[in-house]
Amino acid sequence: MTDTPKLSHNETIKTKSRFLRGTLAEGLAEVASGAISEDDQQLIKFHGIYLQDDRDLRAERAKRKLDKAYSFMARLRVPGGVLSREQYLAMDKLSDERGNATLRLTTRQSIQFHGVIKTNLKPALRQIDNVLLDTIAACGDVNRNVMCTPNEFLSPVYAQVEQTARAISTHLLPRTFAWREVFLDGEKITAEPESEPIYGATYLPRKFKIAIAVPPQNDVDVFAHDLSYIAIIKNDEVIGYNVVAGGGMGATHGDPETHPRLAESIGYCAYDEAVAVAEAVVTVQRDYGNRANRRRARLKYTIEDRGLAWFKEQVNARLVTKLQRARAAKFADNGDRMGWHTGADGLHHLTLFIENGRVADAGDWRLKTALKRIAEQNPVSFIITANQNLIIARADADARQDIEATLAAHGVALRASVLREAAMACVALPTCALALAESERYLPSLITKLEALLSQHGLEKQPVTIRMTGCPNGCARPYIAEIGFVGRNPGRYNMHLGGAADGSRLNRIWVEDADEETILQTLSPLIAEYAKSRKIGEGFGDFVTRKQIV
Ligand code: SRM
Ligand code: SF4
Repeated sequence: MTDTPKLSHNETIKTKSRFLRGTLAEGLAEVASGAISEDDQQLIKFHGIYLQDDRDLRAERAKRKLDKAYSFMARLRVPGGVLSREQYLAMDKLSDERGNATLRLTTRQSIQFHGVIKTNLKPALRQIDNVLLDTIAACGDVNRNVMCTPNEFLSPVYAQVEQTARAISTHLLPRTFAWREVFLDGEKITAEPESEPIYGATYLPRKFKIAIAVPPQNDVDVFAHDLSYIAIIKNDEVIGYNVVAGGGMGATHGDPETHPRLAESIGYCAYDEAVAVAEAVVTVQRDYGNRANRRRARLKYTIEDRGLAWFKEQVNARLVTKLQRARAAKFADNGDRMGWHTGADGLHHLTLFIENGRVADAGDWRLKTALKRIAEQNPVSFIITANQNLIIARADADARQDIEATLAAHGVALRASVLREAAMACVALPTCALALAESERYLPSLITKLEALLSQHGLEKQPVTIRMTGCPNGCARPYIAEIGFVGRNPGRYNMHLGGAADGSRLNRIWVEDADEETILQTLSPLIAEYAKSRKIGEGFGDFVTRKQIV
């Protein structure tokens, strides 16, 4: 008898997959069903794709004894969120031709296409490949899209950070040729047996996420990821990074073994060492992460179970240059710099508010068409932020004028209220299989009510970070918001209070399973007290924490 725990089924799927191929080619060729096999549904995630169904239609279709309305969601890999205008236009076209005619900017600086039916999947990926983009490793048990404080065009410091994000993303890409072979009908590479020098044949125990921030902005929420870098700048140059590890948001209602966790400092590395540090951290997790229980398989639990000192020792043992003592660094907030900004070279950059990241047209509000026109008419670049907004970058004076006129002509406002601009919701219904409650479709109306509540107390200019998710997985990073709503049941949320405005503190549950009336009734006296007795400059999250309300 051995007491080695049984590996999870996903480990068997990976082992047997022949470097992420499984029976994907056969499953996608099968036209009788819009779905693929259950094991392939796990494998296809490594290629940035999920099988979903329209949950709005489930009950009706079940009544009529019809199969679910299946389609795929495809997610791009875009380190740092940067797209050329040609790439943006191609993605816009793709969403019309192969998806549900919307682009969904994500909390990891990427784009998701929803509603891609099976016969459209391979053509969609070919269109993505044609503009030198891909969906490789956008999901699955590998390193995901690497985020960084956006806008490499703003100054050399931001460009340096973007370079690190790209270098880490490339270094940690799976080496298998499966993506090209399965989706682009690429030729089988038979000359050499494939290998995964970093991951090995069974990849990581679970997803892995990396982010890089340029203080004082913590706009990528560095404490929420498996591994993050905080830029240390001297004489306008990034000389190195403070490194933090072991963060993560995901939890499961009623399972005390799971919980959100903030990343902790493990030291400092020189600028050129960042990629080596990423490989060292990833391989420690590869070797020691929990492969039996997927709910405890993230790096945060490996560190929690074995201790931070052990973890640092393991990482250092894999590095030629050991991590040094962390340097001083301070964050101000975790929001985006909204509106127009001018770079060192005199070019203008607009951070445009995109409510919950959904780029669409609806009635007189034609955001999607406006962005398309802007891309067609001006030599600009597009950068997705980790707060689901979009930077239209590198505009000269003429382009700036044209951008403003085009947005106005399509009914799109440049700015929203401070409350709305700082809010985020995950996708949730109708596409997310795990949603317990609405999020993207509900938060805008709740924000309108909260705006009214704050202005009753003269607080309409006070930014408060509000984040909502349709389940406890935490895709909009709600556990570090000043007010977080986590879906529990249809129309009901756990309300969390007390996150810090710079994303450096977890909030706590204040009310469980609350409907809208309870949310507003509970918040009303707290907001009134905040208006009356806050200190100068004190955020709402800091206030409820100082007053020991949470
Ligand atoms: Fe997420 C799963 C959407 C960022 C934690 N996430 C999902 C799935 C794929 C549902 C599923 O597994 O079937 C959602 C697809 C919904 C849909 O219909 O589009 C989904 N996650 C998203 C996005 C689109 C939310 C958004 O509104 O932008 C974000 C895509 C990011 C990207 O471009 O890569 C997204 N997800 C996050 C984040 C935030 C982040 O990474 O900064 C988190 C919390 C951080 C973390 O990972 O700890 C997050 N998603 C999860 C989890 C919980 C993981 C855990 O450790 O427990 C799941 C469920 C899972 O993995 O089992 C999940
Ligand atoms: Fe879906 Fe939950 Fe993520 Fe929202 S938080 S997108 S409901 S998995």
